[in-house]
Amino acid sequence: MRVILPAGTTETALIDGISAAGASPDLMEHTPSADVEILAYGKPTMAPVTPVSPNGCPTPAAVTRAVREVIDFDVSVVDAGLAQPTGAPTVGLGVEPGADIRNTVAVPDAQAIFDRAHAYGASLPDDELLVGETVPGGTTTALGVLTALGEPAGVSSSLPKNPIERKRQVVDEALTASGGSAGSFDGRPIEAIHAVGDPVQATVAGIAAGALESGIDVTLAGGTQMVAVATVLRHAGVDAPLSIATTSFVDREQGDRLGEACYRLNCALTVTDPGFDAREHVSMARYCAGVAKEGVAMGGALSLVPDDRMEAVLDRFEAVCGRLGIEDE
Ligand code: AAM
Repeated sequence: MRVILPAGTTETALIDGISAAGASPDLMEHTPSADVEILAYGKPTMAPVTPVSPNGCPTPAAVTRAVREVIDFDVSVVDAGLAQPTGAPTVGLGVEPGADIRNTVAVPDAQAIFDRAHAYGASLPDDELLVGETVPGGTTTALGVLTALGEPAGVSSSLPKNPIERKRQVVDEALTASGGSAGSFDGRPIEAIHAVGDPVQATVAGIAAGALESGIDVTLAGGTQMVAVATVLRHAGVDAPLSIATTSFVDREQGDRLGEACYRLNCALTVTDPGFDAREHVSMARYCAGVAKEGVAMGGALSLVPDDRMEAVLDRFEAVCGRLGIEDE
């Protein structure tokens, strides 16, 4: 099994109060670079920070890494618009950071990114792929693309209290700035990303479309951001079987909306509960309180864990937290 992790940034993350994928706005642009180091090496190497939410909840990269320490899987990180250097090996597809979606254009070369990612996905030697994401602000850009394409799915948040009204305002402004409106990009998914999306979406969608065309099984490892990618793929005419694997934290927040969206998109859904509530660890308690919830392929990685190995994953997660300097209280 290979996990492909497109990692990138969008200036949309800097909008006040929109994301908790970093301790503060100025640290947020380091989050994807640090996430991929944690996945590759077990801790940040070149990145100057460990990504934590403002209340100290560790990045989902720590969970995905814990899974990797129990059941080994291959990882390929794709630079999908990193704004800061990373010490992890990356595949370069020439992707630049995304702009604030309230600009006229959010991802200037969305079509070229999709095409290069498609060629990369189609070239992979694997039978099965999990494709994840790390892009702070990604649930806001997901709402942008969903709205542009007229898909009524909800979006989640790295914050325990989802700032959904703020996101809707941002998306309204973004669509107006791009000369569009809700549903006006119907059937034009890459143009929707160009106008109100982010470069990670173009990369994930391209890799998935290319891999599917080559007969590779693809699971989109993530929550509502992957619902947005699945919507892009369906609007692009991809009719191959698709599946999404996410965490119980996203599923609980979304209620019936997640399953309903997957039904509309003819997309299988796997939800995994890692059982964090059975432990006393502070980081697990924060996940149970709805902080972070998903990201860095966490839900997809957890879906690979056999029931009798989940305790070992929780042990490794505690160990990774210790290595990241996040000790239990
Ligand atoms: C990725 N790295 C993270 C993290 N994510 N580090 C800490 N917390 C997270 N939640 P939002 O739209 O609220 O910013 O949520 C999306 C981000 O949260 C993505 O980067 C996702 O991978 C996750």
